[in-house]
Amino acid sequence: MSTKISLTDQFIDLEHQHGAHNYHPLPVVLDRGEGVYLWDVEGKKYFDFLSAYSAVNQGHCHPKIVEALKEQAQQLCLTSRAFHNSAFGPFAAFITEYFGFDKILPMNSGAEAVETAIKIARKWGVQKKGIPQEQAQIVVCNNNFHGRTTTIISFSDDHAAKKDFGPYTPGFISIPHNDINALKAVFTSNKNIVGFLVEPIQGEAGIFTPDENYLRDVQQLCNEHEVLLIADEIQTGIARTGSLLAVCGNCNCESACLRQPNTFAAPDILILGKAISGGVYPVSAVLADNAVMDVIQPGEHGSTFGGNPIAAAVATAALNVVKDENLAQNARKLGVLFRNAINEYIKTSKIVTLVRGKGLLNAIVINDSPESDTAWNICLSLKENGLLAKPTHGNIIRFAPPLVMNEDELMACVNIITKTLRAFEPN
Ligand code: IF1
Repeated sequence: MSTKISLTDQFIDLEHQHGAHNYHPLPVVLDRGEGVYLWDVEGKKYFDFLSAYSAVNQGHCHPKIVEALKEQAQQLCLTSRAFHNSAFGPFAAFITEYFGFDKILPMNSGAEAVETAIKIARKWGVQKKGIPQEQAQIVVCNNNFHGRTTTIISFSDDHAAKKDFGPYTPGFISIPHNDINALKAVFTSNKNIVGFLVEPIQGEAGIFTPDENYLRDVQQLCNEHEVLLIADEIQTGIARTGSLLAVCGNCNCESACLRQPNTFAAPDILILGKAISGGVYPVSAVLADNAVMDVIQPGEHGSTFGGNPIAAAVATAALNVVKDENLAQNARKLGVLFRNAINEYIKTSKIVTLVRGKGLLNAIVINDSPESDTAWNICLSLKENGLLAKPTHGNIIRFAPPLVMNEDELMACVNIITKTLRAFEPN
């Protein structure tokens, strides 16, 4: 007797048999995307409330970004940087103007860009600050998430991300996030510090937004102690939190104001990834001014694919979409509506304790232990009801829809979320 196996189960089975088990995905197999919507292999339609961890801020398969990809792919894909190509120069000019820095060093993944920033900061420390060889220290934050390479996990305190992967890279000091006194203390007690690497809003930790003046105070302290402020905006950047960059804080700038007199907090090194390409192609970037970037000379760093023509064309189109479609403003506006609506629900809820976040990077905390499977079960139920989200750290659910969502769609999503949550309320 043969029982019919669903398409979904067939795909999951193939992945399970032949793909490494380094993820535990929700049991849905996605096949198509457009704007804020995804479709699975059975034809069921969903609202995307993860946006590939904020890589798809511009919405799925944005026609202008896909067109840029197609056009460039037919003309020239890859040369390596042993030669110049006609796409990288114009892109470098465009993105440095866009974010207000002198130079870009292009890479592919977020982790590579973080590694690049670490290398630049260390070399800058040796060459410009006179730090003795191999003594450079970089300050990071507890509960950080900056990627998966051996060096980056060396300063992670996520047990699963780190355990058994040693030996670890030395040279990192971890302090609490959003604690200016801890930063002051470490700067005062250690003369070999070259950089402070920070997520302006901690993502993986559960969407923690620091106090209003934290980043500005951080920058001031970094200036005083001649330490590079290194902002990892891989997840928070490109309009996600309601401004082009999260370091722009509450200045509500419609474009990068990093070099303006009213600048909120300007990092010395800015790390971008994910949505810099709208999720269409892996692109990452490190931006800095000449005094910092010029410590890197030929042969000292690079990548086969970094700065390739497709990446350049795709990222240019993706960044243009952010401005043309006012995504930062939309994220800011919808974020307020979303948190207001969820807060309204929370008033009478026992299952949700709070909603927090900024722009369209938000999370709700489920009233159960991090070891419980309640958040996971809520996400399974959200999926049944047509909305895709993923728990983080057990009892936190991250909500990060594409920024091209409109108000009606957002309210439809709020309805799905509150209806789903209601079924989990104790009687
Ligand atoms: C996974 C999280 C998000 C990042 C920040 C660097 C990177 C990331 C602030 C590295 C990547 C991703 C990676 C993905 C899960 C995801 C994630 F839950 F782990 F924290 F987005 F929320 N800096 N974050 O958030 O960029 O090398 O991946 O391009 O590793 O499973 P990458």
